[in-house]
Amino acid sequence: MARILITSAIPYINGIKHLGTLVGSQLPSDVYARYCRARGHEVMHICATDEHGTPAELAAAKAGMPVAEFCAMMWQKQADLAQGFALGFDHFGRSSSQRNHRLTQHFAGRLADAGLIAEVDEKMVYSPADGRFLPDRYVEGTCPNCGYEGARGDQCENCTKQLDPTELIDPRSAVSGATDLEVRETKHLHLRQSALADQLETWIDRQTDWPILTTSIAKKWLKDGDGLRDRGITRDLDWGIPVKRGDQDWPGMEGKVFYVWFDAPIEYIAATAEWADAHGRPDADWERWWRTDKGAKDVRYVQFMGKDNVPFHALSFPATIIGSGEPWKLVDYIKSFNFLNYQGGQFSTSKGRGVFQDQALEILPADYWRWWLMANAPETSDSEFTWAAFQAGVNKDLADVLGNFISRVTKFCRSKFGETVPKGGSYGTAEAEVIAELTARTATYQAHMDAIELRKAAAELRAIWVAGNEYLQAAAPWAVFKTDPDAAAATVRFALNLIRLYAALSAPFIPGAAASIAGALDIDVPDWPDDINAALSALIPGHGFTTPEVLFAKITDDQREAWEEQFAGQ
Ligand code: B3M
Ligand code: ZN
Repeated sequence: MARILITSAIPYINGIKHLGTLVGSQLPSDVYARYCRARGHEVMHICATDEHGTPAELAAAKAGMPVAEFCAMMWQKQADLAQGFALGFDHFGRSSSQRNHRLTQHFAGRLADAGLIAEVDEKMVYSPADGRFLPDRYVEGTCPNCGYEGARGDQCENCTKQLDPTELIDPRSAVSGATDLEVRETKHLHLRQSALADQLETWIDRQTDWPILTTSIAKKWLKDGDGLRDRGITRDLDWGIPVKRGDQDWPGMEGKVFYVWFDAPIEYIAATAEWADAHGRPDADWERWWRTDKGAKDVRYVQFMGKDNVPFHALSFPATIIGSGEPWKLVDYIKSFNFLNYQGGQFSTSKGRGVFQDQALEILPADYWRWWLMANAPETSDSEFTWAAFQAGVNKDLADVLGNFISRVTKFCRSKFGETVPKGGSYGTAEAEVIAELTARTATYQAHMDAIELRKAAAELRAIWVAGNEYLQAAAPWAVFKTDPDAAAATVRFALNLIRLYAALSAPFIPGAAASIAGALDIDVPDWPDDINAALSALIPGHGFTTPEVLFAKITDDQREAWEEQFAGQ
């Protein structure tokens, strides 16, 4: 048994996320966490909302709400959605928590003590009309690169160039529209990442088992030097974590807050502390996951995220941790994902294009989404959600293969033997062959899960379901029953045991269906099978069950067409 710390990238608070966010971090981290727990490991699974930065302030302003209230409301929404998708976090925290305030200020203090923070005079856009500096997205104007008129101060949406607010042509305030903007000097803190470049490079070079996607992004940033440029870690905003040096005020930094990407990863630690607080547990209980001097030496730490988040996790956050000089746990494995596209284009929040998490749960059960998204996860390249592929995948895998197997077996049993596991007959060569096949397949499935190759794992799980169908088709108990009811009984008994096995093996991907299947068999979701042979005799003659109603209704063509239109956006 191992101890595994698992974190999912923490979604921004500013709005409800689409399926792309789900598939790139929260969902795979949940599938992996469920698998690790099922294998008997001790798991701490953490997520949170990312509540700071200009997007949060701007979204609150748009909603006409004070930002703290807006964040509290959106946190609840996102927590409910996480529950709706059966994302089993030990804690779903908030980066605005007092724990994160204290830890972020603590890290800043340690970095300053180590000489890794520089105070720099910066030229910033100031709006006299608004009475404030305008960082990032608070300034809009014309892109100096492509001429797009709606470019934001941090990035041009049209040509994707990263911008500084002072570079915009004809800048205007996103708050008031004021155009009488000035450039004023003000002091900001920079994290001297360049001073840590050698240490970071050595550390990255040691990570020989990371996915290629992760290391290629990390190395590109190291090589270009882009990732390790000294980086501003403070902003002129009201909402955020006040800049302090530990618990001391920081002269010259009054009214400033830390940059959202500085405090967001620290929230992984803070959320684990929030977990301890919520359960009335002492600090030692969260520190044993995070402090190598307090028990975290034997922890394996795995992070899940979309590829755009890799530089911050492979370089910036480790810079904070290493620079602190304290024995905090560094990540052991960064699992990153490519992007999920939508119907030949991109998901777009502003255009309402694509399926958002709340809409997804309104139209279909969580397991439909969980299954299809993981079976088609953008692991090795970008992948695409189309309604046609979704309909075909769900109908085939869940309805025709898994659902149909369960339905045929239980209905046939009910009609010939009643709703109990039948006695009579015994397993023979056909069953021995299936046991051998599933022993091998389960080993392969586990190997893929251990390697966090979730798409391959899903394909193997599907093959495990298919094996049951093929067995049933060949054994044909409906025909055999007429001449040899005992032999048919043995087949049905074996098939019912296969259903039980499927509940256990499928639970990481489709926990809701696994629970319904187990419920129909009048058992809890079984423990992970160590021995397939033994597992396939676990349900003994006389054990009662209830024939389940339709487990997975098929997606009809009418539904598909209606949804295609509904989610096309303007
Ligand atoms: N909130 C970006 C995102 O949701 C960001 C991740 C933070 S992880 C510490 O993609
Ligand atoms: Zn541009």
